[in-house]
Amino acid sequence: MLHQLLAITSIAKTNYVAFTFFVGCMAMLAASVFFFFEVSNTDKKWRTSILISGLITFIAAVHYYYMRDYFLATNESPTFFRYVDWILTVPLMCVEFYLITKKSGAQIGLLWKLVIASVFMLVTGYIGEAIYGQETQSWVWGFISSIGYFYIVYLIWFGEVAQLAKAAGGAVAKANKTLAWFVLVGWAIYPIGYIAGTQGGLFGANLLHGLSLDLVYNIGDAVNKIGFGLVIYTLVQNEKSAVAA
Ligand SMILES: *C/C=C(C)/C=C/C=C(C)/C=C/C1=C(C)CCCC1(C)C
Repeated sequence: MLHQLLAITSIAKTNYVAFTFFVGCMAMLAASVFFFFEVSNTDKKWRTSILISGLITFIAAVHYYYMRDYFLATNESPTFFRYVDWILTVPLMCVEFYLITKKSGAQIGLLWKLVIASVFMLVTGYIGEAIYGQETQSWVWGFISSIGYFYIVYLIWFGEVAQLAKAAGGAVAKANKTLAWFVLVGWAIYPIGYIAGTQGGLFGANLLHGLSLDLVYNIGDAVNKIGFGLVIYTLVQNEKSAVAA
């Protein structure tokens, strides 16, 4: 009881990292309620996309609930829960890319390329953080992980996803452009957290160590998970008005 009270007081007064876990949890939950309710307002062919936006934020909300507790109790990064969350939610973001380009001919093979690249990126990142986090060679795993990341960037900016979205034109092309920026700039927030939170950081350099890895990841998640869902939501609204006009 007393422990809980102290923990809550510390969130409110001084522990800004814990605060971002708390706010992150609420924001993900609110976004999920919004997306879930919007499913029934959505044209049939876009329902799955909106539902997946809600699943992404809902899975994150549940993980944030546990991560916040873990962080308060131990004052350590909830690395395991963080990566379980990502390994579920990032492939779902890949499904979003597949769904918006499916109408202009995306094949299931494209979905596999995106999913495999993202799992590769996350598993190697997890090894770097959980096993080699306190050692100089953690940069090697960050580097290997980045190969998966840049392959995804390539597919979305120049590769199959870009071409299919361009062929679809209209609201889909526009949405893909915005999502591509999320992946290039929004997802680049994560390596910053990795550099801040591991010993090897960037090519073995000791950089950004005053910065909290969790703070960076929490900001990245809010921007990317909620923002990504809102881009899909906007796409559906634009399609609706294009049909009405
Ligand atoms: C909702 C969660 C998302 C969108 C998570 C994305 C995570 C990344 C793009 C992580 C990337 C990493 C690198 C590119 C190198 C260092 C290790 C990682 C895993 C932090």
